[in-house]
Amino acid sequence: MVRRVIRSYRTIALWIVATSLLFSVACAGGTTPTPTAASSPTPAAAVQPSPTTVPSPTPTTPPTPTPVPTPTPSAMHGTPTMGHGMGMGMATPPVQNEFREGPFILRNVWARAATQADGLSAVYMVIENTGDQPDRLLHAHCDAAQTVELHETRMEGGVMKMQPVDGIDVPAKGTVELKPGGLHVMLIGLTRDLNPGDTIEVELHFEQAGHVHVEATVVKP
Ligand SMILES: [Cu+2]
Repeated sequence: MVRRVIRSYRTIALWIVATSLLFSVACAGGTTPTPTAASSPTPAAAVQPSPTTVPSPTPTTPPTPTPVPTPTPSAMHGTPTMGHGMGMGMATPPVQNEFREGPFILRNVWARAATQADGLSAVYMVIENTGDQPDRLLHAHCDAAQTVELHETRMEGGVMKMQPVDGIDVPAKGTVELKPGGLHVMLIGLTRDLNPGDTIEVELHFEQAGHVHVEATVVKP
């Protein structure tokens, strides 16, 4: 068909010339590159387009990075974050225990079950200050973790994130609840598995009251 069309034109000669030129070009570029080009383009087309396509959709990329930062900080929060989500709907504390020391009554002290491989867990409790003086939880210790931090959880851009806090205020005649989705004692770098039913020693250091010792019961919520 193409030939017919071409022939119908008077400029066959021109076409021949043009065609030959095209061929020469194609061959020139094809001959050498053909093997290489054929191979390269194909893989390239298969592999690169994907990555290329991904970065290209700039709008798509931003959304991705957004969640990424979350997981990143959650390298230390990822697991707990999941737990926070689960715990959000938890109405009843999973543990009924109570410890009294100084003006404090600490109840429902529990830790999230996790393996040493998981590396992360968290301790929750209700802290009641029966005294007339406000106090402040400055830090905590636990031999089940290499590092213990006080964390808060909050929503940022629809994503739940955790971050360290300098301390947790406990008002006079007041109560503070450390719970999934909120304030908690973060256990980072577990030194052993925390199996349901286990108890771990947790030492809380208050600004005024000093050290307060509690035992958290490990629970798998
Ligand atoms: Cu945390």
